[in-house]
This record gives sequence, structure tokens and C-alpha cells, in this order.
Amino acid sequence: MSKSPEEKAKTSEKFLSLKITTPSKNSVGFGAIKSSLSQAAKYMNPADALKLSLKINQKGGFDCPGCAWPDPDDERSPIGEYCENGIKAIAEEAQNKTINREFFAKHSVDELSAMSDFEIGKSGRLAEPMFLADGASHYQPISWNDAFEKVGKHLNALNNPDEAVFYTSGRTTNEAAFLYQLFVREYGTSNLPDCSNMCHEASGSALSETLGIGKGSVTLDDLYKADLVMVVGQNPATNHPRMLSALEKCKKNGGKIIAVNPLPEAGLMKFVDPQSPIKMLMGGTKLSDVFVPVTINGDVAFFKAILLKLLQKEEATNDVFDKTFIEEFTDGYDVFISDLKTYNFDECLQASGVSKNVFDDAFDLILNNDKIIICWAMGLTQHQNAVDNIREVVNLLLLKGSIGKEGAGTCPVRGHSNVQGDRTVGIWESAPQAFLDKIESKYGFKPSVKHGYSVIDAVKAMYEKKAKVFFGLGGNFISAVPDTNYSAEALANCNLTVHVSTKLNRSHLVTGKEALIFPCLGRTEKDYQKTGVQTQSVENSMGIVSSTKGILEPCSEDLLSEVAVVCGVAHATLKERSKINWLQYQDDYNLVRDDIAEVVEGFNDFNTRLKNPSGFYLPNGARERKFNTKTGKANFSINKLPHWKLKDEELIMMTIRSHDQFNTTIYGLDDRYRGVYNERRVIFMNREDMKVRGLIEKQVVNLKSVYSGIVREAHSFKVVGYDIPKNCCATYFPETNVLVPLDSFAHTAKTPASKSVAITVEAAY
Ligand SMILES: Nc1nc2c(c(=O)[nH]1)N[C@H]1C(S)=C(S)[C@@H](COP(=O)(O)OP(=O)(O)OC[C@H]3O[C@@H](n4cnc5c(=O)[nH]c(N)nc54)[C@H](O)[C@@H]3O)O[C@H]1N2
Ligand SMILES: Nc1nc2c(c(=O)[nH]1)N[C@H]1C(S)=C(S)[C@@H](COP(=O)(O)OP(=O)(O)OC[C@H]3O[C@@H](n4cnc5c(=O)[nH]c(N)nc54)[C@H](O)[C@@H]3O)O[C@H]1N2
Ligand SMILES: [Mo]
Repeated sequence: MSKSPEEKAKTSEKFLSLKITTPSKNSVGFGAIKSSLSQAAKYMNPADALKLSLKINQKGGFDCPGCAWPDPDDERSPIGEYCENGIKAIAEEAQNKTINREFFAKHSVDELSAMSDFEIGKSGRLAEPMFLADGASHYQPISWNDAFEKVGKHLNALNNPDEAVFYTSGRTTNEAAFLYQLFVREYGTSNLPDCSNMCHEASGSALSETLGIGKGSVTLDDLYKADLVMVVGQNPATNHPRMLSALEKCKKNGGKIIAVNPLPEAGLMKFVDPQSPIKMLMGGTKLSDVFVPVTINGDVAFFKAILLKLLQKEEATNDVFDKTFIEEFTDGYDVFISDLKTYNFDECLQASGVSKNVFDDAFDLILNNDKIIICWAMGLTQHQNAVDNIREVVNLLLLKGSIGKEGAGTCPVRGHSNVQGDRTVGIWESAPQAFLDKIESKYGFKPSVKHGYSVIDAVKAMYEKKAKVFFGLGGNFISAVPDTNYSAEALANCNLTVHVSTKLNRSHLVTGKEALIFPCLGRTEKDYQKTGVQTQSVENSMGIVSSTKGILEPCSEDLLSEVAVVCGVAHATLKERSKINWLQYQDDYNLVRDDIAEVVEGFNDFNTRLKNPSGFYLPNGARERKFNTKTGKANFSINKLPHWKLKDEELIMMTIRSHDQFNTTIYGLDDRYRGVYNERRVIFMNREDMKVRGLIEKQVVNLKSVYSGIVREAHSFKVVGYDIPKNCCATYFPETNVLVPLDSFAHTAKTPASKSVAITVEAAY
């Protein structure tokens, strides 16, 4: 009998051999160079590695498939705007091993699912389309045409287009994403869940409401010019290494940095620039002036304490708030202030877990500086009160008039390299009416105005058999979503699951009755079409659109581009009933861009402007103090302290990334900066919490979460004593996604609360 979906979705519980060292006090430097070179040497052919490292993030080169951190507008490093983890991302994609029909004939789906995520990822690049028939144990080859027809047949057999779900992960380029959402809307649904639903959705939600734009307001230049940068809930040394160069530049210009994080992350402490050999020898730059070890989910409490103290000062001296800005540009100040006055400073400080001394140091910097930028990532967005977290950040910036001026503003640091662009060009389950109207007038069909499924809704719908076809453009849905067991059953309930992917991952193994794998080109590869090698485009975290063009030969002749896959599926599904000539787009991506220019705001003359080697900025109201909100002003908001309470024995767990992974792709088994080697099944605990529970270093434990009466368990983790606030703990995702309840998510934004999971820890034996 074949394995159950839950078993196939499970990460391997085998232990390797954990080694623990003292966590690093600084980041990057020689260690990073060594690590990235060894990664490239291991998996790529050397000529390709060199070619790529010279072209990464260069004008006219390709956009690194790693994170969404922007490239400098003018000066770029001659040896490539690279970083250790960027090289790892590329080495992973451009690896010289491929897998085809022989591989799948040799290994059954059950067998592959027993491998660790690390091993699955290292099997190689997918080289030809594969099909898993109902009841079959092995994937078999299928032609592209037959595969497209199969998708079309399944989609056309549904009772209603809303029974299909179309997921996107944020590596998809603007061109592919635009066509994909266009196809989905012409097919008849708005079920476009996106990885951003699990990521920065709460930022989009909070920022749209308060500042009228769901994106950040700052540019790289602002970061250089800020007086004070706060880095909240973010681990840049691992996830956005190039951000450290910008922070260093800010410091050189006299700026200060405050880090707010339960963990003393290496990169927040000290940075050694790998592109500056002299500085490397001198030991690098001290980055954070103040490190605030907030308790997990203690951020609203911390910010409220700051706001209360600022108010107190303002009432005494009358020169703390930017009253001209508040008067002219904001709404809701009085109501906000009267709500703020209902809070008690000591209670807020206590709830934040921050000591008075550290608080005072941070407070002084905030009080005495007016050009403030606040950067944040998943530490703020993956909580039930995530939207409150971000709105409270905005309140602080508004009081200080720190928005829409040089060196000041909001900086949500995005994850995937084009996650922001995908949303801009229409990957949105609840797209604005104005956008849908433009689609209707341009293409002559009426898009569905229903609110489609976000990620959480999609999982529920599949579980309840309301959705029967799952299509994923990139990503690794089963490993990324919460509540692995429930979600595995949800996928298994589908008639068909389809994944457009570069690499094998667990989502190819936890399938519907039938399954298809569509292997596609990666960012680094040349995209040959009838009119020549195609250029595509992406938007980075700061709203700059730029071109990306691969430089390597494709790893297999049987790959299609994402654009071609979307066109093929659309053509096979919609046939004569389509109002669109789908196949023209794949021959010439300029045509896609002409359409985007007509439909999406800010893209006029797209094809011409994309030729600018630095790309172009999209319009950003908040940057110019034009707030496109309901009130026409920037809105203060009222946010409560979170009300959850841990029960005896419980700890609050955050699920984070190690230094050797890109989301669900495991590059290696080390977390160098945190001093953890050769193991991913670890739990970082406060040493007093260990003592109370009678646990010792490296002891094997089982973890349990109980939420709404449902018990979830994850077995076999090793304890690592760590410098983390009491009652807090940390584990890596995806291993602990089994513990994250699907029903625990951010209000209004529905981001899974994967940074605040109440768990208990028990010795395994
Ligand atoms: N190399 C690499 N780069 C990546 C990724 C990757 O996996 N690998 N992923 C990409 C993606 S999609 C994303 S979204 C980003 C993710 O980038 P990050 O958000 O930096 O990633 P996480 O590991 O989730 O780290 C969250 C940080 O928040 C802190 N934190 C957790 N809970 C709280 C809290 O309650 N309050 C505060 N103040 N801090 C908290 C954690 O200690 C940790 O330092 O990175 C992108 N870049
Ligand atoms: N517990 C917990 N869960 C989380 C998070 C967390 O912090 N904690 N973070 C969440 C966040 S922020 C995010 S963004 C999601 C990520 O969720 P996803 O975006 O779904 O996951 P990824 O791991 O980024 O996807 C990796 C897969 O994408 C495919 N791929 C890579 N490059 C390309 C390409 O160019 N084209 C195509 N078509 N496919 C490609 C490869 O097959 C690879 O296996 O996970 C979320 N899940
Ligand atoms: Mo993300």
C-alpha cells in the first residue's frame, strides 16, 4: 500500500551529528566567501560559476533569484553585486545535474518522499515534463502538448471555475505573472493565492490602510541618508545580506541603528564587507548601536512604551512631534492620542520583555533623531496581530514626521526576488476594481469580482473538496503552508495537482489523484523564442522595475519558459472561447509588456523604459506625501496589546530560517552565524527554561502544540541552549510547520502566525 499524504509530507526525522559552537558576533567576511565558493564549486561547472558571478545583479545582467533587496542605482561592485546566499541560490539553480525519465522510473514517489528536503533538492534540475497517473507509484514522461491538454480537460470539467486554485511563488517574472493572472481571470476565477499571503500580506494590509500604498516608501539613497534605522524582526545577514552594505554606508554617514529582535543575530551586531579586503582584516563595522531583545510578539508593547514616553516628553517640551506634518498630512491624531493615554508605561515595558536601560538607550535615539527609517520582515508579519505591529510602526513614523522626506520612511523588506512585482501586475485574489475594469476594457471579458482564495482559504477549500485542481507557478506549497498534515490531505483531495518548477520538491510528492510536473527555465538561463533570446523584468523591494536576462544555456532542451507554459495552458484550456491570441506572447515578450503598459499603472512606455540599465521607479504616493487612503491623509491607527497568554509549561515558538536555506530549499545543514552545524532538527531554548524542564544541551525532545482543542506534534528535535528571552524558543521551518495551526493567522491579512506558536517541550526518552 502506498504511503498516506501525511507521511509523504513529513520531513525526515533522521538525526545527523549536531555540532554546536559559540554563535558568531559578526557576519559575512571570509567565512561568507569561503562558504559561497565551496557551494558553487560543489554543484556547478566552474566556467558557469565565473560567468554568473560576474553578471549577477549587473546592469544588463540577470536579477539574482534570491531576495528582493535592490541594487544600487549607479555604482555597482565590479565583481558582481553578489552575496553569499545569492551565490548559493544560483548554484542551486544552475547545478549541473539533471533528472529525467530514468530518475523517475528508478524512484517511486513513496521512495522520494522518504528523502530529506536537502536530498530532494540536490537530486538535480527537472529536465522533462512528467505525469503521475491515478493510482500509479511512479511518474512517467509526457509530451508538453498532452500535458497542456490534460490541464485544460481537468479545468473544463469542473462545475465552476472557482473549483480551481492558481498559486504563485515570488520568483515569477512580471511577464509570466501578468499572463498567468490574465489567463486565470479569463478562465473565470480570482483564486490567485500567492506566497505573499504567508509573507508580507500584513504589511500590504497595514500600509494601504494607513499610508495608501501597500509597499515601502524609501529608496536605497534614503537608507544612506537616514539619522536612524530601526531593523525590526529581520535577520538581514542571512536573508538580505546586501542590505548590510547599505546599513554600513548609513553608519559611515553618521546614522545610528537599533535592532529589535529576540535573537542577537550576527548581522545585526557587526558586519564585515566581503568586497572590502582591508576592512575584513580590520574586523568590520559595529552595526547596531542598541540591540533590543524584545520577547516574541512583544513589539506592539515595545512601540507603545516608546510612544507613551514620546508623548510625555511632547507634553513637557512641545518640540517632539512634527506638528506641521501631523496637521497637514494626517488624520486621527486626537483619537490616537486619547487611546494611547489609556495605557500604562510600566505594563507595556514589562510586556515587551525589554529592560529599562536598553529601553532608555533606544528611546534617546528615537527622541533625538527625525529622519527615521523602520525596516521589518517576518518577525512582524507572521503573528495574529501582525497588522497591528506594522500600524504601530507607522504611528511612530507619523508622530516624528518621518515619512515622505529624505532619509525617512517605511521599509518592509520583501522576500522573493519578484514577489512585489507579481502583486503589482495582478497576482491578487482581491484585486482592486479599477484594475479589473482595465482588464475588461482591454480584453473584452468580465473578470470575476469575487474575493478569491488566499493561501489559507485555498487549503481549506481543497480540504473541504470545494477546490479540485491545484496549479502552482513556482514554489513548494506543501512545505511552505502551515499545518502540514491537514494541508497534505487537502492536496490529496484534488483531482489534479500541477507544479511549474525548476527543481524537485516535496510538493511533487504530495499530490492529487493525478499530478503533473512542468520543468521550466530558471533566471540564469537563456530564454530562446522565435524572435530571439527574451528579456524579462522584475520589481525589487523599493519599487524599481529592471530587466533580467539569463546567460547560461538551458540545462535541458525540454524546458519551457514560465511564459510559454502559461500560454500553452491558456491556449489548451480556453481554445476558441478565448478573446486573446495566447500563443503570440510567447514568441515575443515585448507584446506582453505592451499590454502591461496599457493595464497596469506606472508602466507607460514599459518597453522603452526597461532599456534603462538601472531600470525605473514605479510611482509611490507615500514617498511624496500623497496618501491615497479613504481620508486622503496618512491615518493614525489604534492598536491593542496582544491578549494571548501562555499556559504553564508552554513556550512561544518562532519558526525561522537557518543560514543555509532559501525557504523550503535546503542549501546545506549549517546555521553558521548561530553556531549550529550539521543539523536542522534543533530547538533554540533559553537556558533557564531548559533547567526548569530538566533538559540538557543536545537532549532529544518532542514538541506539541494545542490550538482550538487540536493537538499537533513534531518529534525528535535536539535542544540548543541559546541567548533568547525566557519563555521563547525558535525552530526552523519547514520542519515545524506541522505545529502551526491553519486557523491561527493575522487578522484581516490572513498571514499564518508562524512566528507565534504556543508549544510544550518534552524529553523524548
Ligand atoms: N538566504 C535566504 N534569503 C532569503 C530567504 C531565505 O529563506 N534564505 N527567504 C526570503 C523570504 S521569502 C523572506 S520573506 C525573507 C525573510 O527574511 P526574515 O524575516 O529575516 O526571515 P526569518 O528567518 O523568518 O527571520 C525573522 C527574524 O525575525 C525575528 N523575530 C521572530 N519573531 C519576532 C518577533 O515577535 N519580534 C521581533 N522583533 N522579531 C522577531 C527572528 O529572530 C528572525 O531574526 O527573506 C528572503 N531572503
Ligand atoms: N513556518 C513557516 N512557514 C513559512 C514561513 C516561515 O517563516 N515559517 N515563511 C513563509 C514565506 S515568507 C514564504 S515567501 C513562503 C515561501 O513559499 P514558496 O514560495 O512556495 O516556497 P519556496 O521554497 O520559495 O519555493 C521553492 C521552489 O520553487 C521552485 N522554483 C525555484 N525557482 C523557480 C523559478 O524560477 N521558477 C519556477 N517556476 N519555480 C522555481 C523550485 O522548484 C523550488 O523547489 O513560505 C512561508 N512559510
Ligand atoms: Mo517570504
